[in-house]
Amino acid sequence: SYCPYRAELAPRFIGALTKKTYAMVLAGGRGSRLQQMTDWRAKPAVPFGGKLRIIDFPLSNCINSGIRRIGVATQYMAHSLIHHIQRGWSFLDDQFNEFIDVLPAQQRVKEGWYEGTANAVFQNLDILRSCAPEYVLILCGDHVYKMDYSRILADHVAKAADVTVACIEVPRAEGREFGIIGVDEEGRVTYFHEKPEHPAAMPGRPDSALASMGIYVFGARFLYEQLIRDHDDPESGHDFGKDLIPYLVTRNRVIAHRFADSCVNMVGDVPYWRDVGTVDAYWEANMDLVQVTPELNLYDDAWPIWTHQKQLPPAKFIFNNDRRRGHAMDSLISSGCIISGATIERSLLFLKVYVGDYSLIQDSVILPNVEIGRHVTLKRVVVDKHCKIPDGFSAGIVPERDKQCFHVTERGITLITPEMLGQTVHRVR
Ligand code: ADQ
Ligand code: ADP
Repeated sequence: SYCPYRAELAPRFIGALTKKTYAMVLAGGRGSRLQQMTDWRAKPAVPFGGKLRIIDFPLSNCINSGIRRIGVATQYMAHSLIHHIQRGWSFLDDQFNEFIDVLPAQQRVKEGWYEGTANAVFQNLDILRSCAPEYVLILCGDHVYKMDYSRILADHVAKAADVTVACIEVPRAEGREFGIIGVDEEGRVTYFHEKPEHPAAMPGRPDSALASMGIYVFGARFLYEQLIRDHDDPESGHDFGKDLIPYLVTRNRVIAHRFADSCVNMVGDVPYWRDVGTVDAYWEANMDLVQVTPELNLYDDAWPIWTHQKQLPPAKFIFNNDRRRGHAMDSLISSGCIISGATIERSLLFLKVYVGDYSLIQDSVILPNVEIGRHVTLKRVVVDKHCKIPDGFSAGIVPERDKQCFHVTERGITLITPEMLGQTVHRVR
């Protein structure tokens, strides 16, 4: 049947849809599997890809999709996230009704902290209402992916859904980390099991499960009704994945939207989406970027990832006193870095990293503002911001020794933070 909102039929209507949408980015979670990397910052504020932070992906997706009214619900360790958004994302112009609002838990409705993801939206109902959107897009601030949200909105309208849930095929063995859904031929969700012990397989695909990406589209009025109902339900934990979506699946029209239909970054026929939730996954996703053809394309002018960036001089490579070359191969070296007489191989250096003479860095991810001394060897490490690595230090060579001071992952990646080196970044007391 004819539907004016279908993308291929009438793209100009899509623009009308995104204009009527408010995106609420949930960015309050800790992400504790990232270990000490989230001791001082929320997971969405974790630096990624040399110059970015994870939250830049959903925010850029919004801007690139034409959604320019955005709220970011923050709570846990929000300072660096707020700092980043204020400095990097203030280019939207309120005069044109475009903005990014940071929405910290602030006891607006005489409640405490955001208790669950649905409660985080509930506590901002008055702000949402004042913006009078027709659709609300709920997003996670935690994932690395490129998605055209206008497609899921068009799908939501075309299929007359009450709620639309974005979903992706995942290995069944990993299914217990997600909301797992079943769908009928029409794409209607028949069940939603949040983090099930034994995830069900997809029909005809015994090794795969269909996972929710934690991305939901609601008609605004329907969302408000449901949030109030959920808030009044003493049995509910006020979480989208645990409570609200499973409740709606049995009573309303919940439709699944395949991520492959709106993904902007396909790898062959697999859509790119990463929950860089563990140190291993974080290391791997960053290391992918140093490949000749990375799975995640950050060079795509048609779908840029915006961020806040300090003005810094270009990366510099210098000889040391005995004419030993500072050089890097198969690596990304960000602005403000100085590599003096050191060798960098298959590594990603974020902004303002200094590497001293005779040092060797291989297969490593070095976050911003790190000073690495002379005669240092680092292999398969992640070094957090502000570390000062002393002369002669080595890590990633003898895991048993690293384990005494640092966090060593299952895959043998060593995470090093200032505290682990006995250094204080900013004294709390
Ligand atoms: P999880 O990611 O495990 O599963 P959750 O920890 O609730 O769910 O985090 C979802 C998002 O909300 C994250 O971006 C997080 O930062 C944020 N968040 C968490 N608690 C918050 C709070 N109290 N206030 C504000 N923001 C908060 C969810 C779904 C699954 C789905 C996966 C996909 O529940 O069904 O499969 O996402 O990764
Ligand atoms: P930035 O310092 O660029 O805002 P970070 O993500 O590195 O971003 O840090 C998050 C916040 O935590 C900042 O306020 C920073 O000053 C603080 N911080 C970071 N590491 C430590 C630490 N080891 N001890 C105390 N405060 C820290």
